[in-house]
Amino acid sequence: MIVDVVVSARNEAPTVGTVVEACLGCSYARQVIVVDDGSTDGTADLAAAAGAKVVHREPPDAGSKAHAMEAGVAATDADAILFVDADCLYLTSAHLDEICLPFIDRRAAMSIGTFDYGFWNWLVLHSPPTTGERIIPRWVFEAIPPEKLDGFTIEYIINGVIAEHRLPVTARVMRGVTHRTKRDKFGRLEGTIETVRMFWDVISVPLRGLVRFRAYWYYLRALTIEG
Ligand SMILES: Nc1nc2c(ncn2[C@@H]2O[C@H](COP(=O)(O)OP(=O)(O)OP(=O)(O)O)[C@@H](O)[C@H]2O)c(=O)[nH]1
Ligand SMILES: [Mg+2]
Repeated sequence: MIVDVVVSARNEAPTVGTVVEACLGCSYARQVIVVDDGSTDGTADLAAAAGAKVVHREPPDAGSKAHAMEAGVAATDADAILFVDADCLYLTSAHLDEICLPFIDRRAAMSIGTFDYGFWNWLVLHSPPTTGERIIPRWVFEAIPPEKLDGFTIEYIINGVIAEHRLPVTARVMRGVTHRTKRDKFGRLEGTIETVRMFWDVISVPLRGLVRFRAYWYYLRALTIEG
């Protein structure tokens, strides 16, 4: 089974290099593909310098995480894709190995890692996962209809495909891992506005009929928490 890593990145210069290094060190990864959307801070060069293959998307196509992921999947023939966000902090190859193992052992069709929220981890592990760190078979991504490929709701759409097929999922906390939040990136005001906008997009997924409410029940029944 060939696994490639796809990292969507837009203006993630402070973190993209160390994230690519962690991905390259993952025991199960063949190559690391960074999909850059016209970053203006050198993200693409830093990713390439760290050893990633870089896929460039330029305006008018640029500007959607979902479409960046699609471009990354299109750039590889791998059987499975490990998606990783470029803004992770303290992410190591060991974290990624732990995510991949249940998938490689065929105990899970989707295996995810969540950020370490300390006391709140139990809640996060039982919530519909929004995390970008996940391994899935290629066909799951390709099963998503084009009209559902949209920005930050993509993680929920993937959850929906997995749940509707009643596929087994494993979830674990990536101990010590966090990320640069939108407030770190854009400042307090713009960051808060962007965060509220993103949460609304995500929360409205079932309301807009993109994923059925009952998919969450299927998801919980198929979920095993590890670690
Ligand atoms: N190529 C590309 N990557 C993107 C785009 N939007 C977001 N990303 C990347 O997708 C990953 C996750 O995006 P974030 O903006 O951090 O979203 P998030 O982590 O869900 O939200 P926060 O909690 O606010 O950080 C990061 O690596 C981003 O750089 C885009 O339009 N194009
Ligand atoms: Mg982030």
